[in-house]
Amino acid sequence: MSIPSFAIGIAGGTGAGKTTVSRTVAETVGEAVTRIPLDNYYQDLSHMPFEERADVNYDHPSAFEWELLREQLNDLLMGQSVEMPQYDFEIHNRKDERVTVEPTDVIVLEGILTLYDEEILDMLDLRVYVMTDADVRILRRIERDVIDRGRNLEGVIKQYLGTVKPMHEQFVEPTKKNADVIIPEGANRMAVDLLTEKVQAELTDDGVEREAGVDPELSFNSPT
Ligand code: UZR
Ligand code: MG
Repeated sequence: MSIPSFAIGIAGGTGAGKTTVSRTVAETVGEAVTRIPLDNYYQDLSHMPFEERADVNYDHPSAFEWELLREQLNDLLMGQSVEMPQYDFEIHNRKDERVTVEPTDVIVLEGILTLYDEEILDMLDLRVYVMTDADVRILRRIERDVIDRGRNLEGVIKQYLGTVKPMHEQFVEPTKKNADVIIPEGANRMAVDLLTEKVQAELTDDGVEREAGVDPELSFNSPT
């Protein structure tokens, strides 16, 4: 079984283009890539009735089950498969079934607070923040929530002003300083190409190391 050699975190506000960036990287890399949406690690709220779940602050760090994410990311990095929870936005809850996720050479963790937790930051090899203007993000959010996630306009606006915006300013935006790279706008082809090249270079270096079984820096033939 191959051991993942490269873990990327992609953070940024809602509607910034994180999913697009991570999907494009995953498709372009040409290797098996495991994508982990942070959304899958929202706390299990099965004990709450729907009306109450609809009012939870999903943009606060406490909405996530960090311990489970740390455990599963670590397992994947160690080359072990995990039973990953799945999230259903329409019911504001985790689905009953989990999905078996196999470890791969590249792991992409993607979500609003991907660069928030110290332990997660330590596990990532490359930390990316996608920075997109708030007006563009809210327009995308409205479109997505109304069309894909079965919400109404009034509810989306209320949620945005009530929690999404203040939590973004308090918790998400400050994680920009934890990034190695900041990408302006999600659909930035040049930036995505650079990320992809970096991943491919890391995999190639690593391949050389693994094949030779020694540090490539030390493997030159010495002219003795
Ligand atoms: P992305 N979210 C919901 O709207 N409902 C849920 O049940 C769980 C999460 C939202 C969450 C956050 N906020 O802004 C967004 N709210 O999903 C994160 N309110 O997803 O990164 O794809 O925008
Ligand atoms: Mg997304």
